[in-house]
Amino acid sequence: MRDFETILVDVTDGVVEITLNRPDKYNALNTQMANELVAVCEVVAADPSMRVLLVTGAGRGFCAGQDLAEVADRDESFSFIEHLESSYNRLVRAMRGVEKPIICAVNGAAAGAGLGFALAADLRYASEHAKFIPAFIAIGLAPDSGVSYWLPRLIGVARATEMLYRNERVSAEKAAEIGLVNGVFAADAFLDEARAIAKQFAQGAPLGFAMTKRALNQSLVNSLTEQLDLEAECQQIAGHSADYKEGVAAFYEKRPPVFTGK
Ligand code: T3D
Repeated sequence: MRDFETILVDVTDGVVEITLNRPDKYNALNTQMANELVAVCEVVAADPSMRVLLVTGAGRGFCAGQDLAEVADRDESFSFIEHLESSYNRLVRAMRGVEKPIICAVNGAAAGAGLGFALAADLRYASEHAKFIPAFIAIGLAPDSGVSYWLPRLIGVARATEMLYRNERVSAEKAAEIGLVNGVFAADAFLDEARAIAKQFAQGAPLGFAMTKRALNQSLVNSLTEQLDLEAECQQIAGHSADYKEGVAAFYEKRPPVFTGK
């Protein structure tokens, strides 16, 4: 993987670990960081040896959303539609298009588009110091980067509306209680916990994960009939894999399976 300027990347045993690395800016997203994150997603999607993407933040924060320093350079002709399309929307689509598990290990505040970024991951594990802040309404904006898509689906319409209207700062503990994150760990242990989960997934069956994500991507918008059809298509692919044969053989031989992604 090539070097990047706004993020650190480490690849070990099939786990691609990204660290958002603008700690003095609370890892706020500038154009370059959005482009670099999309580039990583494209590499991970295309490389069969890369099985899981794990994302965390350097320093105190996870990601403070749009880098507000970039806002000063804009004039009346600035198109928010083009900006969102070329940055956050592209990033969210890229993340959902990576048919591999994406885990966010949320170390600190996730605000605005940083919240959207975390919500676009498949799973979120939080440090006890993490907090989840919409931030948009506080500066006169509406939600973007998929926040208004994921929040009602994860925590329900009423709670999502209140969180957005009141710019509620949701603690890690509360986030776990309402389903915004999958687990909370002590600050000194949480990254190792997330890494252990990522490592476990990296040893899993890649096609099984890919087809699971493909099915889940559509389940929120499909009818039952459409979803049953999609599940059958996904199973047609996973069921013809060598990994399925290996999984069944390992079951009968009472040993752990060794999945190859074939
Ligand atoms: O315009 C568009 O492009 C539309 C798209 C919008 C998408 C969005 O993401 S809108 C939302 C943008 N984000 C925010 O409004 C969040 C702003 N930040 C905060 O509310 C707070 O900083 C936090 C709640 C995230 C953390 O608070 P706290 O008290 O722990 O830290 P702090 O002191 O406020 O911030 C630490 C440093 O990070 C500070 O720099 P300094 O003073 O030490 O030099 C602060 O300015 C910087 N920082 C924090 N957020 C941003 C940022 N710098 C640039 N952009 C930021 N978003």
